[in-house]
Amino acid sequence: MDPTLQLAPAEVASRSPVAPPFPGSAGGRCLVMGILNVTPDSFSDGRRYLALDKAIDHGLAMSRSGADLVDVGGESTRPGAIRVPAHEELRRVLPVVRALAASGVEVSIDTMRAHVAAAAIEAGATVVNDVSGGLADPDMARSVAETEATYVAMHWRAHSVHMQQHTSYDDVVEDVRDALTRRMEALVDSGIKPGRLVLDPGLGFAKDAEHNWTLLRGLDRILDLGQPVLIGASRKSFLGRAAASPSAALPLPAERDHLTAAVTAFAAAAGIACVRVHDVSASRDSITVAAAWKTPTGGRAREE
Ligand code: PMM
Repeated sequence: MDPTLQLAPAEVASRSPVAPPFPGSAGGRCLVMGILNVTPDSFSDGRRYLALDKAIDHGLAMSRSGADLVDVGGESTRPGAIRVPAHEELRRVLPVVRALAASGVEVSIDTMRAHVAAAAIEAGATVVNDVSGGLADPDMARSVAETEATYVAMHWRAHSVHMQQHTSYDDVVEDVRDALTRRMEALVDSGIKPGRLVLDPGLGFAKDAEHNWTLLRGLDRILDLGQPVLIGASRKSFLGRAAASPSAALPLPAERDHLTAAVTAFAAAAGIACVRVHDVSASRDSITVAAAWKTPTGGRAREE
């Protein structure tokens, strides 16, 4: 690990190691979750952070750039991805979670497996980000409920290898809202406290580009459920498709950060609690602009 990237004690002290970073822990500001995929096959950053020192350095760098938490994942969920064995997922994520948490970074674990979540919590993670919303592993909800961790439940229909065969909706906003309502009830029945539950409409998961835009237009219906809402639009291909001219190739994932930042600004203004992004500083700036826009004095203008 590059020692210059370690967080200074004052930075560590300003973070709460006990209270999970949802909801309302940033004074109502939309939180930024930095993405750290320790995988060989994620669509945007696959292979980049497979080496332990590179992964830790990147997590610390995102924290310095303003990430409120860093989401560590060891299994790609891009469309078509094949599942990795649990022991390999654990091998990838645990040392990274342990090192980042020990450095004072708030860590979220991106997993569908209850025992990976439990091991990551043991290693210092305070948030479990489960793209299956508890559907992939029947032990997940009870296991998380036994801890103090916050739980992010995403709308999900099937594992990545065949999720794009499940993209039929009557009304995507109402269907996702109903499915999240049912998940919320089941998760609370399993012991997850409503104050620790975050919902996510699951952009790109069993959804095509038009579904994603419709869900973004309908975010207020998801927010109506009364839980904090997280969205993960970062670098996804529907953003590239919106920006590309019909004759041009799609911008590469790493060229979609400006597009992502625009989504963050609208999402923050709409009242979203957290965005999951690759480029942390651009989204922090977008959130600042959204907050200033909504403040009668233009935010900091009062002090100038
Ligand atoms: N998207 C990906 C992975 N994890 N978690 C949540 N809660 N929401 C998402 O939209 C989401 C996620 C896939 O993107 P990646 O390959 O860039 O990690």
